[in-house]
Amino acid sequence: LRVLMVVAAALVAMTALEAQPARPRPLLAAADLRPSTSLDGQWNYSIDPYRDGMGGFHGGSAGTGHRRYDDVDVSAVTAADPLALYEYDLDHSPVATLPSSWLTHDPTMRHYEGLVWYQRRFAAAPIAGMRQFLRFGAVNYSADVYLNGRKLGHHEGGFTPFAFEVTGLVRKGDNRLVVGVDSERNPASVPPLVTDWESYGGITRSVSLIETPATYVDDAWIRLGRDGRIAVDVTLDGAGAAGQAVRFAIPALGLKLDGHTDGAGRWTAHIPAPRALHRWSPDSPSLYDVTVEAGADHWRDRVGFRTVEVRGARILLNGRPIFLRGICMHEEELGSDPTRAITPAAARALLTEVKTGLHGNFVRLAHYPHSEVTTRMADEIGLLLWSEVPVYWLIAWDNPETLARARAMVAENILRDRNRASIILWSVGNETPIGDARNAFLGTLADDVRTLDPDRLVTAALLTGRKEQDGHAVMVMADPLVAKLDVMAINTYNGWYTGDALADLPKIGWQTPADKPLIFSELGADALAGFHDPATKRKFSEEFQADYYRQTLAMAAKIPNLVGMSPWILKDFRSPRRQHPVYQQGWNRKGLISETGRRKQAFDILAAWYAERAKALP
Ligand code: GCB
Repeated sequence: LRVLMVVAAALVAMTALEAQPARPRPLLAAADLRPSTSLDGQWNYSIDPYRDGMGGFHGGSAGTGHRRYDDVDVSAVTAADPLALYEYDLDHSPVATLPSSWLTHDPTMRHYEGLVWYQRRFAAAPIAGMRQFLRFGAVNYSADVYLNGRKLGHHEGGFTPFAFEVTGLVRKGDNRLVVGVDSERNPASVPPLVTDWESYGGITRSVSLIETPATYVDDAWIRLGRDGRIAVDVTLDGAGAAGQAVRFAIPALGLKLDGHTDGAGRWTAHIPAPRALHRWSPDSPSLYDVTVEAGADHWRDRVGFRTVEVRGARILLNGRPIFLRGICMHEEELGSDPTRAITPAAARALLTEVKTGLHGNFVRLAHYPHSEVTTRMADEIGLLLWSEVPVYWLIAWDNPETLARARAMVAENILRDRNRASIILWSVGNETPIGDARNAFLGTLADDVRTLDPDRLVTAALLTGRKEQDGHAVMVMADPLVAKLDVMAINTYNGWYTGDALADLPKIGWQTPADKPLIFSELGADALAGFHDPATKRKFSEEFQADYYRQTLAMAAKIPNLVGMSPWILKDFRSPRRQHPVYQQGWNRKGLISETGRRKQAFDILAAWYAERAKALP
C-alpha cells in the first residue's frame, strides 16, 4: 500500500507539473532594452546537407575534422601540420549579414531546407561579479549553439527568443560562437511541414551578449488591471534574489513603490492608478518609462496602460466598445527579395500603411510570433495586435512532444510580450480540423494562456460548416473550442475558394453563438497588381478582388456580433505553394499591396469602409 501511495503521489506530482506551462529560463524580460553587445552583422556560414558537422559515424573522434563547432583554427592547424585534414573552415567560409534568412545569402540557397552552420568571432571578457548571457531573438527552425567549442544548448521553434547563461564560459579576447541552424521540420513540428508561407531558414532576429549583475530582474510584468490598479510582478534571479529590496517607479507620474522579494525572489504589488495616468489607445498611444531597481540591477521597459475585456458580444477597450479595423500581416518586409529581417524602419513602413493608409487600428500578426521590433512599434504607433503561435492546419494532435513544443512557444511568446499594451488577443491556432485530440490540444493551450496572462483575451481562427437554406448559404459555427475562447474568429473565403457568385455574398447567413464577439480573422482574394480586367473581372484581376471586398464587406455589415476583421492580407507574400506562372510566381497575391508596396484597387475599398466605421466607433 505504501508503495502504491508513493506511486500515486508521484503521479499527482507529475500531472501537477504538466498542468503548469513550462517557463523559459533565463527569460530576460525586455532584453532588447538592456545594455548589450550586438552580435549582429558579419557571420561566416557553410551548408551541411548531410549534417556531417554534427559529428557522428565519421566525425565523432577528434582529428577527423568533421565537428564544425570545435574551437579549432583550421588554417593555423593545417599550416603547421601538412597532414592535418579538415573539410571545412568556417573562418574562411562565405560571409552573410545577420539577421537575415539564408534564402537571400546566395541564389542557390533559396529552396535549401536543412542544416547551415553559422560562426561569429567576437571580442569579450569575463567581468568580475557580473553574469553574461547570449540571447537569440529567433532562429528558424531549430538551433544548436556552441561557444568556444562547448555546447550551450538546443532550441526548437523559429519565432521566439531564447538565451543561455555564459558566465564563466566567455574568455578574454577572441570568442567563437557557432550555431547549427536547421530549417527542416518533421511531422511532429510546430508549424507542420506544409504551410502557406516561405520558411525563411536562418538567424532571422538579433543576437546579443547581455551582461547583468549577479542578481538581476529576470521578469517584470506591469499592466493596468480591470480593477483600475497597476499590477507589478517582479522575479529576480541570482544568489541575492530572496528578501531583496525592490523599487518600482514610473518617473513621469512621480510614482515610486518600495518592497522586498519573498523567499522565491518574487515581489507583487497593486497600486491604484494615479489620476494623471493617460491610458494607452490606438488614438492616443501614451507610453511610460517604468523601472525596477533591485540591488545593483536597473531594469526598464516602456509600457502603455489600458484594459481590454469582453462584455456580452462586445470587446471593450478602456471600458468602451471598439470595432477592430484590421488586416493580417506576415513577417516579411517590403521589397522584391525579402529576407525576414524586420528593422524598426521596415516595421514602421508596414504599420504606417495600416494606420494611415487603411485607417486601421488592428493587426493580426500571422501565423507565428513576430519580432519584438514589430510589437514595440505597434505600441508606439498605436495599433492593437493579435499574436499567435504556429499551430496551423495539420499538427500532430496526439503527439505529446508536439503539445510540449506548442506549450513552450505559447509561454515564450507571452512572457516576451506581456508588457505590450498593443497586444489584446492571444490566438492558439489557425484553421484546425475539429476532433477530440485537437480539441484537447487547443484547450490546453487556451488554459496556458489564461494561466500566463489572465488580463488578455483568448481566441483561435476557426472554420465553419455550411448548409443551404431557402436558396442561400448559411455558414454554421459548431466548433466545441468556442466554449474555451473569449472571442470567436472565422476565416472566410466564400467567393474565392468556393463557387459562390460575388453578388450572392451579402445573402449568406452566419449562425454563430450570438452572445460572443466574432471577428473575421481572414477573408481575401488574389489579385496581381496591375492586372486589369474590367470587362469580365476574372480571378486574379484587381477588379475581381475589389468586387470581392465590396460584397464581403456588405455581408459583414449585417452580422450583429461582428466586432472586427483582419482581411488576408496587407502585402503579397512569398509562398512556395503558389506557382501560377503568370499571376503568382511563388507569391500569394492576396495582398492589398504588392510586395513592393503598390496599392491595388481593393486597398481603397477597405480604407474607405474603415474610415466610415471609425466614425461610428473608435
Ligand atoms: C488561409 C490560411 C492562410 C493562407 C490563406 C490563403 O486560410 O490561414 O495562411 O495563406 O488562407 O491565401 O489561402
